[in-house]
Amino acid sequence: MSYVLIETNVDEATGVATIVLNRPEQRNALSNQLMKEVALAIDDFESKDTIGCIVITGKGTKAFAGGADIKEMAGRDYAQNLKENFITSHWERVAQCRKPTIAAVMGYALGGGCELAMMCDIIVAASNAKFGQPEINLALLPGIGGTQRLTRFVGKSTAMDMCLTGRMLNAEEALASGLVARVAPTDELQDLAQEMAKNIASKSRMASMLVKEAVNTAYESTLSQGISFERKSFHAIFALEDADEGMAAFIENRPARWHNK
Ligand code: CO8
Repeated sequence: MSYVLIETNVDEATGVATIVLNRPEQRNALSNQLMKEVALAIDDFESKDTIGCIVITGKGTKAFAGGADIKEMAGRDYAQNLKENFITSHWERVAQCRKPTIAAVMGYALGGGCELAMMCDIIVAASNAKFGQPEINLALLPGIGGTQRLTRFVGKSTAMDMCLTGRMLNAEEALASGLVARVAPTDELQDLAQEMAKNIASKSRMASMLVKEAVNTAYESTLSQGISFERKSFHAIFALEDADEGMAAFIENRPARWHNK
């Protein structure tokens, strides 16, 4: 598939697919077209058995994404938003992806950029990363989950601080608050993200999908509902050949051979 505003790469050997937001001169601002291309790439990667993990990153070191494209949004009105149901599903396609996703954030992840990163399963950050929801400075508010996902990650007080003042978190603050999983020097971030993705892609694909769904259920349910969901998934996973293979491989002290294809 050919794209204009993103680059994609598939490493068949490792099972890792990468999406690069490619508007560096506009700080990878998220236009509608760019997000459509991201959604198409996710559709494509999700349908390919050879792919086990997807990395999303930005071109260049200055920004993962500076937010939704303000120049494109300016001038919209309420009636138009209502009529077109503005922010349609391709903007949230990443959150619906059933395969594991990693956001590798260098530089700014602001507004929709921070929200896109939070739609991924894991965020890894370069030491120059800055996370923020500065929509308040435009007299807007986050529109693709920022007030909800950020609050679940960092708690109410920090989320309010970020959303009401526009303050950005640096990489270390983001790590301490639980927003990101790991931080690396800027020139080592892509290698770290690829290494993590390769590791994830090397596991049983079906087990990864079930784990992802179970962890995400923690955000959508009460504790008892979540535990019940986990219990049912745990019972069901014994129906997969991979579970038999994983346990047999451990007992026989040999590498496991997954039925990933
Ligand atoms: N939209 C459009 N253009 C942008 C954006 C953006 N979000 N961010 C940067 N650019 C452009 C600049 O206009 C500039 O373009 P040009 O060279 O043509 O003048 C170019 O990128 C470089 O920008 P800077 O010179 O400002 O670069 P710096 O490295 O000095 O600063 C920043 C980078 C900090 C990212 C700065 O550009 C900035 O503050 N950008 C805006 C951040 C922001 O307010 N983001 C929130 C946007 S609103 C949003 O995301 C709502 C999400 C809800 C979902 C919406 C669904 C449609």
